[in-house]
Amino acid sequence: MAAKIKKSKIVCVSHREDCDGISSAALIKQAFGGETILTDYPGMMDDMEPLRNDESLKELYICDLGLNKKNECDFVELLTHLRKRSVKISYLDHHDLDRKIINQLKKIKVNVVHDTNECASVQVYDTYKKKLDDHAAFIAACAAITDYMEDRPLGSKLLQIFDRQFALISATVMTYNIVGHQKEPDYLLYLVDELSESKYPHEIPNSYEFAQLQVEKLASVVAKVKKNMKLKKNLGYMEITDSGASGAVNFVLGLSGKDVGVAYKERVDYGVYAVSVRGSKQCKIHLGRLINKITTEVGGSGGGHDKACGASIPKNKITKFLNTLNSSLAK
Ligand SMILES: [Mn+2]
Repeated sequence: MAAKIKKSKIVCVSHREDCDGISSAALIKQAFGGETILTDYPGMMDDMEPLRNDESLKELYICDLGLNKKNECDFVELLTHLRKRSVKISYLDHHDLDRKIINQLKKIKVNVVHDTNECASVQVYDTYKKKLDDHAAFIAACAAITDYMEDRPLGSKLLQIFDRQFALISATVMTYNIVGHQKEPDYLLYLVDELSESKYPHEIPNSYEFAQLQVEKLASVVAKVKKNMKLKKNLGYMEITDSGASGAVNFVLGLSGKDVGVAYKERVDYGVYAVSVRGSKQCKIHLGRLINKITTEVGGSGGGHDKACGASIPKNKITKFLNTLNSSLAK
């Protein structure tokens, strides 16, 4: 008989693409230590799969990773498997999620912390604040800013502790460093470590210089969006080739004058388009739910918040996706 492996490993799986995901991972690391796995929506199930047979796994924290119709059942299945081995699991998130899935997770005794009204980091902070220092509140406030949730009850309270301008510039520099280092996973993990050790973004070497480069790139994106953006009746859209879709989508929304903006970029490794969608203040439709529905119809996946969401669409279905979205918005 094989010797029983001692369970001691603590793992946090978090979103790697923005400040909220990186900050959530940093707060979990400060509170509990352990390892960090950073991932994105298309990759999350693949990146979590190795945990299935990891007998040393003791505690698992999953942060800022929204589910969609395509992966929610697999997610519940994997967590059910881990719970059978008595792995302690907490899922902290704020993306729109089917009540049925929340109930299934609660039934298998996953600690679900889920509020669509506060960003993930603020919920992580609020849940584990006894184990966190004051600096953690600052990191959570920065995440609330970059997720457009600094006006929410808990988020605004945290932001009030700090000078607004100081928090804004820190959040922005952090975001540009995260967005600009998506192809350097080691740098992102380094960022998690530094933030978990209560460093400010300006204390991380070259962070401001790097942010300056990103700002210059974004200025050139504005020019390209003006030139190449296309319009349908209810939305503006553009294929992006040389920057991130999520960095360009706000310009597409703003410059199109429409209530919905779409930017998409090919992800060669998955044979899909990574799609970012944003809604204006005037947009009355919950885009995360609509995108979740439409993407399932075209064999993709997606979802998210009411005015900011994302999707993964098979390459040959992008035109159908745009047309369906456009006609759905007319209703
Ligand atoms: Mn978030």
